[in-house]
Amino acid sequence: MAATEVDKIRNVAVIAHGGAGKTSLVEAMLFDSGSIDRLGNVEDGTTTTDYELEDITRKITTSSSIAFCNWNGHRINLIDTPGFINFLEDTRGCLRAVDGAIVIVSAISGVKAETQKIWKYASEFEIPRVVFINKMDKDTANFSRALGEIEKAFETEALPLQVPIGSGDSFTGIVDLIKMKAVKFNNGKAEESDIPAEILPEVEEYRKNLVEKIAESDDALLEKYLEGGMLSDDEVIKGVREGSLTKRFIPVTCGSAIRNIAVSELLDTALLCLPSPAEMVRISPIRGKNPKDGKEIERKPLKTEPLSAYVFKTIADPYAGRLSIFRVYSGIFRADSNILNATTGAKERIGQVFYLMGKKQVSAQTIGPGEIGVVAKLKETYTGDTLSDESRPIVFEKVKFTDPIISYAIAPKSKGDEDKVSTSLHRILEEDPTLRFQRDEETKEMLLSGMGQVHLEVTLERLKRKFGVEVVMKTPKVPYKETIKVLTKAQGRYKKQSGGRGQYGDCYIEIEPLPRGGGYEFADKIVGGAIPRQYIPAVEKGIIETMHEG
Ligand SMILES: Nc1nc2c(ncn2[C@@H]2O[C@H](COP(=O)(O)OP(=O)(O)O)[C@@H](O)[C@H]2O)c(=O)[nH]1
Ligand SMILES: [Mg+2]
Repeated sequence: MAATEVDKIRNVAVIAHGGAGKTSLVEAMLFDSGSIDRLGNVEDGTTTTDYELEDITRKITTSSSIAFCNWNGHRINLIDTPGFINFLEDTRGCLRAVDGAIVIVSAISGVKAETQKIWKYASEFEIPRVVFINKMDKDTANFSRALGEIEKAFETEALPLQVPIGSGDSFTGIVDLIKMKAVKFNNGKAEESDIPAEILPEVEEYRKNLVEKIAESDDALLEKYLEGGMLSDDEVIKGVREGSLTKRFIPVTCGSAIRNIAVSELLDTALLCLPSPAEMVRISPIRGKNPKDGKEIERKPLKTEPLSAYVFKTIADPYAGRLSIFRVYSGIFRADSNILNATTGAKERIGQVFYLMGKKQVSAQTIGPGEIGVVAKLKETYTGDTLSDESRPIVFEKVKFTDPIISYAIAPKSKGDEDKVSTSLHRILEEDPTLRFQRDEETKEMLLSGMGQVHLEVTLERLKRKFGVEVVMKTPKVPYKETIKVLTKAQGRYKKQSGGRGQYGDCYIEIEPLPRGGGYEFADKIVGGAIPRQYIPAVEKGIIETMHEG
């Protein structure tokens, strides 16, 4: 498959708390655009993006996955991300590589804490966003309540581009406030119709609000509007686009992922309100450092520029080896080429390159600027590394992932499998930067640390499925140690007089606690050289040794 021109690309992450409908929405978008010919669902475990067994059995996305669709002459790359608290760092890593996001807010449960957290990650990378109020088909769905919650939680003005027609069982479609047309859905098929009379006053109110908001952004438009003139469709469309890209407001749409209502319209909105990689550089330029001299370099998203690509995700595949998923920022990533890992300095040989459609790999010859691709079997390349042209290296800043917050002791189910556990786990660690694995020196246990219990359980299931190693998890032993709580003084005296020259030592130490977590400090309070200097390091050494034993 051939590369897409950079101004025809949208890289979009779908983000929200777990259960909001991300995976279902991505599935419906892939279906509507003809990327897949059967509409799968989360309940049956048949979606394109929840393809890993751990996702299917739990019915939650535990690891992000990528697919693409062609829509209206554009290529939309979609990243379905996890929303469950244990897996949010993966979502953050993906946000580094996209130019826009669809934020799902449930019409039932509104904006949850996880969504607020993910919203902040998106702000960290300055990504323009569109909100989709999902589950309008549910009984207690409430569009205006969700709108209120969006404004409160995201501290941004929410600007509806659509109004729902009905809710719950009677949710049949939407009114498009830009075209001022109703679209009704019958078994997933869309039909344009007149705006139902009973909601016309409400629709006109929303339309007025939309036009005012657009007029306010531009003096000439405002003058025209205040003098009673109407804004043309083109002016409204341009205004919505500009306001979204500059984050003056957040465009809001609505629908039902599961009933495939207003999903195609959301694809249109994504094209309208989210930037192409070419436009994203206005918001966030492509900047990195020359690894040779540390000087800042800027690249443009053009084919003629030297290659630069950022590896934002790694998948450990027991058969294909390590898969590195990358976003090209400039130049062309070619199959059968030699490139440089500018972060580590390692030279890498590129074999075949692919696009991803869930678990399926679609062969590509070249991956152009702004595109997302995958390559297998790189030797020394991991998540966060920059791949670049050998002679014109550039290094992009890495996403720094949060440290783990919970540890469990693990042991192989069959005795003697320790080495196998360790080597397989190291491969899993390559795909998950929020895991740590170490051996505790004192308790001799293997410790696995991660972002929560579910995260560690999923990791061990994955270890079993991919590498056939079975491991049990238990609470780690806690080596109890003593610490000092109050100021204490001690004296130690040493005398040796039998034979030879006599030895004599007399040492006073005062110990007092530092604030919790304050570690260790040594203060030498000997004044005026009363004790020869060379004896003092030995005292400190003794203290440190004793401290480790508790
Ligand atoms: N009624 C209704 N249920 C939905 C809708 N979208 C998703 N769901 C259900 O909500 C649950 C979570 O959906 P999923 O796509 O896995 O959410 P994710 O965790 O955000 O990826 C599943 O049981 C879906 O069938 C919707 O529009 N309406
Ligand atoms: Mg999901």
